[in-house]
Amino acid sequence: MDFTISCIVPVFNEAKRVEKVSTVLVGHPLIDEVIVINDGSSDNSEQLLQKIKGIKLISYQKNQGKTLAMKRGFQSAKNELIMTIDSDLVGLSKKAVGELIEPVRNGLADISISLRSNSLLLFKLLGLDFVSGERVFHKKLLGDLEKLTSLPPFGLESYMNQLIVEKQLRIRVVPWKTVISPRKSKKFGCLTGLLGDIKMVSQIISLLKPWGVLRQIWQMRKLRV
Ligand SMILES: Nc1nc2c(ncn2[C@@H]2O[C@H](COP(=O)(O)OP(=O)(O)OP(=O)(O)O)[C@@H](O)[C@H]2O)c(=O)[nH]1
Ligand SMILES: [Mg+2]
Repeated sequence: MDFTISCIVPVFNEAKRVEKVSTVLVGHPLIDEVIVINDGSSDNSEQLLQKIKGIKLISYQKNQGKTLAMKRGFQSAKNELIMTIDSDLVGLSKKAVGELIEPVRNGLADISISLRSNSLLLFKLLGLDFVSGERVFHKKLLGDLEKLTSLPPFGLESYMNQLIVEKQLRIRVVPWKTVISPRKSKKFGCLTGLLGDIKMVSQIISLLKPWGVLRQIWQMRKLRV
């Protein structure tokens, strides 16, 4: 394979979805390794993952948060090209994975970012989901991985965005017509889901500040190719 890519998949209580997502990734002709980080899930994600052949499974007993889990994945990735894929996607196909890889593979863009079919209407109108977890990029974008340690658990994407803007990288937004990411309320129930969303949004705002969010979206839109 002359184009080798490491795929990193964060997992926290995704027993209902993680098997299908992992199966699509394992054996994909453009993916060299699939690193799954199960982060202290309290459902049976771990048992399911242990049965999937071909993944590199990293398991934590205690939850560390998405950013630290991803940092561990980046550290163990053997390739310079990285793909990150959320483990809760529904409708992911080998074709959709290929569509995300293609713009970086053929040199059209420096980073590709998915736009899921159930993204917020606002994101669809803007033509960018700036916090989407599905991305393809070069590991060098992240620089010193130790800097990730101080980020909030859901701050990784916003931090990466800051680096993308700083380096003026070319972004390709890949609309995924058949792939959705179930809302937290659907996954974990209304109250837990709502609290999860509030936590996630407040972490992003604490990192960027409200004006910073708007500025980041605006700056990223201009980098689209
Ligand atoms: N390793 C690890 N993965 C996590 C953690 N929290 C969430 N994830 C995973 O990260 C991915 C994204 O998390 P979600 O909670 O779905 O957040 P999101 O997709 O950005 O937001 P919505 O789907 O819009 O609610 C999913 O695959 C989760 O299983 C965590 O603490 N550790
Ligand atoms: Mg999700």
